[in-house]
Amino acid sequence: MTTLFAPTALLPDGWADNVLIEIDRDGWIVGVDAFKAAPADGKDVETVAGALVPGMPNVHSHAFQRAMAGLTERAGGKKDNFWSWRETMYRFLIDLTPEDMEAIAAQTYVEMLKGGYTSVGEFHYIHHSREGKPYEDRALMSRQVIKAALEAGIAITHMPVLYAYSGFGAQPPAEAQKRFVNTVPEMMKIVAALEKDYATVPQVTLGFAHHSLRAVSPEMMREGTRAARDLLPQAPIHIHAAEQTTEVEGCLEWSGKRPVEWLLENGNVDERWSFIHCTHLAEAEMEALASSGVVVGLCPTTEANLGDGVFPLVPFFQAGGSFGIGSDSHISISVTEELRWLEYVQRLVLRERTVIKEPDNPSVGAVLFEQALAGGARALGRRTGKIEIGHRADFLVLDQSLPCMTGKLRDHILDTAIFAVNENPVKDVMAGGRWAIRDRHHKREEQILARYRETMSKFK
Ligand code: NGQ
Ligand code: ZN
Repeated sequence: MTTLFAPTALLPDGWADNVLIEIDRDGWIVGVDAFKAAPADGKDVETVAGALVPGMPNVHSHAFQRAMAGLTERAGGKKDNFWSWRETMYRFLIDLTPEDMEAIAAQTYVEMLKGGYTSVGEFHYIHHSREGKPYEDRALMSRQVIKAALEAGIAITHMPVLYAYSGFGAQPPAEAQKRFVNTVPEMMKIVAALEKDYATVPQVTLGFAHHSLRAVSPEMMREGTRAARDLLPQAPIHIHAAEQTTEVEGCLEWSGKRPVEWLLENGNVDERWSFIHCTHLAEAEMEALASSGVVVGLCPTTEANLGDGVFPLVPFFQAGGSFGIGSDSHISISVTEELRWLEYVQRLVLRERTVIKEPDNPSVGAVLFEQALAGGARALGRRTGKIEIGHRADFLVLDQSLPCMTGKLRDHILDTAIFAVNENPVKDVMAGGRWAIRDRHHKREEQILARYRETMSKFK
């Protein structure tokens, strides 16, 4: 049992002072008591050195893509866009071995913890060898990613991705996609093997994903969802949707419907589903999405980096929609940067200020943070995002000693951390009851970085 004492903490109904939190050996919160007198600093109680807030779920990650960050910002002769970036990404993954996958993912997850995320939704689609053959253990690549998460100490919702086609109407997969391809029964072998090994590990949750409406047929999607539901009744199911106008056009041509519209009508979706991006929505589609219970996974830094477009967050949120945040391609990895972009892009488009808000909470930072916690926890199918009994002990300690944090209390702490702090405001990170980051340092970061450097030397 661990007991923490937080001089100030963000509880479900707001900020509270002098909070005692008890955590059991498996990483669950078993006691929360506010307004306790500060205990004598005995060995059994640890006082946290800053403002305690819930750790953020990262709803959408392709961990391996972190190794490409910074290599795709060079302008060539021809126009560069999402699709040309994707070709570079496909070239990059040709030589990726299972060892590389683990080394890169571990480094990504250490950076992710430092950036304020305590859980990650890994949308995992590189299943096979460079020849496109399944490994002897079909689930090998998945295991490498899960091992990396456990080594770093981040909780993972691992979602093996179903992928079969290169475009609408079941077009055969391209050569560059051969490492991704499975039938539903092949896919379920991976999910079942992982379920067998990780069902009782509290830091691991299993989910399932369809890559996109481009990559699975309607029949395959129905079959995959049914099989996943048989094995994992409550598991999250994710899918990419409507990130690019080309996808919307292709979908309209193929079905007469837009991707999100098609999914809401035919996907048999519910509140355990997340749609990632949904950048391009018609108004009625946006309203239907907001009332569907589906969580939208928004990845503002990647969406900006790839030139996707702008999600209509203000009307979506006003219509009651739920969202989580993800760092996706990991062009950068930071909760505060992701949330800052989320609000700023809307301000730039609307030419207004303070646009994401609630009638009873004028703090933009607090509303963004709490909405992303709630949507994120649901998207990952994990009991996290709240400092409350029965939830994971996933916390961030925000550094109140930074100059810019001077005199900032309660919601101003989040407003300042998100919009004003230059340096990383996340000082300590607890994930599943264990300190993963202390004073901005991860206890295995030197080893993980050394292995990452060795891996990267071959990608020169
Ligand atoms: C992915 N990434 O699966 O890694 C995608 C690109 C695609 C993002 N959408 C590939 N950011 O959508 O076909
Ligand atoms: Zn993605």
